[in-house]
Amino acid sequence: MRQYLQCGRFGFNLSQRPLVMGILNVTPDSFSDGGRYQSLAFAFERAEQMIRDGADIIDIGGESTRPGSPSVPVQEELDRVMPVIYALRELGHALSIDTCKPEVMREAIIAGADMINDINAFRAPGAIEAVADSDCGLCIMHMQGTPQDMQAQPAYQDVVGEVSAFLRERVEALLAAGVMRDRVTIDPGFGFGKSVEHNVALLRSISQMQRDLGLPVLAGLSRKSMIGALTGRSVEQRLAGSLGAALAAVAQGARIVRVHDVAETVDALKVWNAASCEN
Ligand code: 9MG
Repeated sequence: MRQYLQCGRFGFNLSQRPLVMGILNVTPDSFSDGGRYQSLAFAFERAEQMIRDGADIIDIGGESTRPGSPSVPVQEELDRVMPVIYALRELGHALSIDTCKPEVMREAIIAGADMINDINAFRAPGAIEAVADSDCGLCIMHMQGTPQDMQAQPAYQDVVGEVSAFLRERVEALLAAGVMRDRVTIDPGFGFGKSVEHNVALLRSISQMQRDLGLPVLAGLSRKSMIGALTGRSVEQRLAGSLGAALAAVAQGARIVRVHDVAETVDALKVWNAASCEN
């Protein structure tokens, strides 16, 4: 499996320890921050804190991806994320932009984004072209349906096989456009058109998926409804469950975990890493 990730200005060695991607939502209706970090000053402070806490990558999102969330117009998303990219790019840390929109991808890359995280797997017309000629990292995520309808009735014959086949097809589409393999990560898309059983099956299959596709897996489980279903906890009370999920993902071989609680995740991973590696 590829152990290096080219990510714009940065090159990450994935063989030593899992990377932590900190979530920076800049939406008024963000997943669990309630829009508190909407203002630039808050976003900046939050990003600085995540960096101090040990985040390797900051993932900036200007459109909520919660089930049922409406899509926002391009200009609105640009207005939310671009000032944050400009403010954060000098911090010397890798910046990922969570977007499905080719226009936002292009502007973000020009402004210095190091990675594009697309929950729509670069399926929008023009998305592949927007990223192909850059050197930014790319996260290809699986989603059944759209954020508006994905949790209505998720259905699969063979969730692991279907998600893997989808990711393989999207990887090939990017490679065919000239993208180098060392820029690509794959993500089963926990919670994106999946029941709890689907999510658990995918969590258990990370190592197989990584082996079959030969690409690093990024796992986003933090505070998701699956954690709520397994623990009976509200979104504010899912820290312990989220840490358990992050450790389960890296024990399966995930190379990047996308999380809200960076300090706690970094500590948990330090202990896990000490116990599982000889370095
Ligand atoms: C934006 N976003 C929300 N959840 C996510 C997940 O699980 N993976 C990725 N790549 N992005 C996500």
